[in-house]
Amino acid sequence: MEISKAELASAAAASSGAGNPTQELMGAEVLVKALQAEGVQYVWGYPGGAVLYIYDAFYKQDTIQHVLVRHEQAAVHAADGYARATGDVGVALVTSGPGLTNAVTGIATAYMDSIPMVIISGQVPTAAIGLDAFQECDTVGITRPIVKHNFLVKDPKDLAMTMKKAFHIARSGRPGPVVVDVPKDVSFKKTPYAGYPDKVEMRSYNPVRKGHGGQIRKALQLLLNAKRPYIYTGGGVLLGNACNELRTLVDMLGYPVTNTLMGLGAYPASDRKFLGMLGMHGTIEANNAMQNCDVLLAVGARFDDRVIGNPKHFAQNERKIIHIDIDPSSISKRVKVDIPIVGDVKDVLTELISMIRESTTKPDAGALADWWKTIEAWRSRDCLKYDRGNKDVIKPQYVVETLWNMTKDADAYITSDVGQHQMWAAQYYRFDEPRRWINSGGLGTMGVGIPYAMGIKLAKPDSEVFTITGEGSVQMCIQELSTCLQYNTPIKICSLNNRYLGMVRQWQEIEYSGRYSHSYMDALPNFVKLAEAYGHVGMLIERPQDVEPALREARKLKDRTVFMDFRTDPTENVFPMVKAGMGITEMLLGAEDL
Ligand SMILES: Cc1cc2nc3c(=O)[nH]c(=O)nc-3n(C[C@H](O)[C@H](O)[C@H](O)COP(=O)(O)OP(=O)(O)OC[C@H]3O[C@@H](n4cnc5c(N)ncnc54)[C@H](O)[C@@H]3O)c2cc1C
Ligand SMILES: Cc1ncc(C[n+]2csc(CCOP(=O)(O)OP(=O)(O)O)c2C)c(N)n1
Ligand SMILES: [Mg+2]
Repeated sequence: MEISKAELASAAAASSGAGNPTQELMGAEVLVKALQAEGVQYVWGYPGGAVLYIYDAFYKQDTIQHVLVRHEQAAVHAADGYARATGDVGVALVTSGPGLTNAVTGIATAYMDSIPMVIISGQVPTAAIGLDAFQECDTVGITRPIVKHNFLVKDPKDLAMTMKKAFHIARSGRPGPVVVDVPKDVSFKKTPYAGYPDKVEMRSYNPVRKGHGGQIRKALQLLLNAKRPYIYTGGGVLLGNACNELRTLVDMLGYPVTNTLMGLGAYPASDRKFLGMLGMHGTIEANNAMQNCDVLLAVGARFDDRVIGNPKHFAQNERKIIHIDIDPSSISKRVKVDIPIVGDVKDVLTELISMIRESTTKPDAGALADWWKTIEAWRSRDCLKYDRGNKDVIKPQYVVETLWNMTKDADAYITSDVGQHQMWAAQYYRFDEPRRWINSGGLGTMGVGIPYAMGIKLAKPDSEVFTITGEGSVQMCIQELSTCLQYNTPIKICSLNNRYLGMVRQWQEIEYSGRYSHSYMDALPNFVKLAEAYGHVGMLIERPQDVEPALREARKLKDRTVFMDFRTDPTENVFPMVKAGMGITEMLLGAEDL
């Protein structure tokens, strides 16, 4: 269903109650009006008894498209993928009890990566709460540790303001998922409705946007006097839409820059100043620069354990750390910082840039040239080299690299699942633009790949959307192939099928002396036939020379979902790798280091 801008504007005006005297509406109708007023275009969901009034209200409107998924986990992932690609709040709707418990993994996934979402859940009628009613669960209790906030709405008159607050909380400050739990009687009862609130005020919630001027000035002095500066950026730059500011800053200073897994695309990967991803599977140059810099500017990144490795090893080298983050609780959580700047990355970088412009101090060109020389020596070790020319077996890196070569100038989005394939996607697909790389970093949730892709494809029908997955992960939400057909969201699935839970096998090989306990994927389905059974195209690719033609053919099938089953080298491991408990510069670079 195409929704025109005019229709949306008129729906928003009608929902805001402009020119409308107070009317009596059912709670479910207020809820739908709230979504319309928030400009929501898509809701992913699955019905059940507790939400039937809400589904009835959806039936009576035509500006919001509801997408019926096949499992509630996928509803949340699809809305989450949509939010990651567009920057808008993603919305999912689930019923009480098992609907909500199925959604929990999706909610936790969004929470760990700070994704703005509103999840509406049905609840048993208020009078039945606490009585072990049919399909009752304590939604507020279950979701409390995995949401930015949650609400149980007890009276329909509170619905409009609760929705306003939910959207505000989800998208402001450090974004995150908000659950609104709506008992069945609240969606059924009528309430006076005078329009959707224009403003929201919460005494206890006022996220800071502007950074402290004095702190930014101190940061400026440190940065301009640095001998070995380094800029470490993360998902916060994407969430705060500050990629242009980051580019300006790096261009002005000429300093080396790295991204976390969640920050890829925040700075163009093809620029020489980019050292690649850092961390457990980061490049030598990115990790060595992190360890050896004298001034570190951390921007919207949270010093994850996969990034700093063993904290004792990280602390061995002295460096001054400046940390820009909107969430004060992120600061000095894992690593003590010298200059904290609490604020929105866009505001803070804008101020920092204007201070640099006005400053008479300039970066120390001589020291910087020496630092770049050291970095280039690290880079020359070419730690991402692999057996490119192998004619016998498909190297997984080759599939990703070929896809990147073919689509680097196209309007393409890449989602991934979790495992070795995810790391190869991060290492070998060079993201130059923000919000093109969509994956689960914090929770590391297998199964996100297909739902993420279908959420994005709905919002971006003219873009190409690829999922890089593994034969293990893809089976965790494979049922969504059915949703892809129903809603005509043709995606291209590149399954790097190594017949192993590869990342688990890799750890067992390296850390557990090769005792491969339950990491081999036997009795796999015939993925080609499976794709066909779902009404899609399936392809089996077994030889390296068939990789490029297969991708080319799949891309030509613009209107079809294509499942490419690439049989890849089952023994391949992800390198570089920092083993558990090691420092970030103590990397394994290949099989010879094992
Ligand atoms: C198999 C596997 C392997 C992995 N290996 C690696 C690896 O090698 N390297 C790696 O980097 N990661 C790796 N990860 C991912 C890792 O677990 C973390 O998810 C990731 O490092 C966190 O990235 P981040 O620091 O950018 O934080 P994010 O989770 O993106 O957090 C963003 C930060 O920015 C802040 N923020 C949000 N909005 C704003 C704003 N507007 N202004 C200012 N600040 C804001 C937030 O408060 C938060 O502190 C791996 C994950 C998996 C599943
Ligand atoms: C839901 C879930 N369960 C278990 C894990 C642990 N885990 C991480 S990677 C991985 C193997 C993934 O296998 P596959 O999808 O085939 O990818 P590969 O590593 O082989 O590329 C597992 C089991 C997880 N991340 N998520
Ligand atoms: Mg696998």
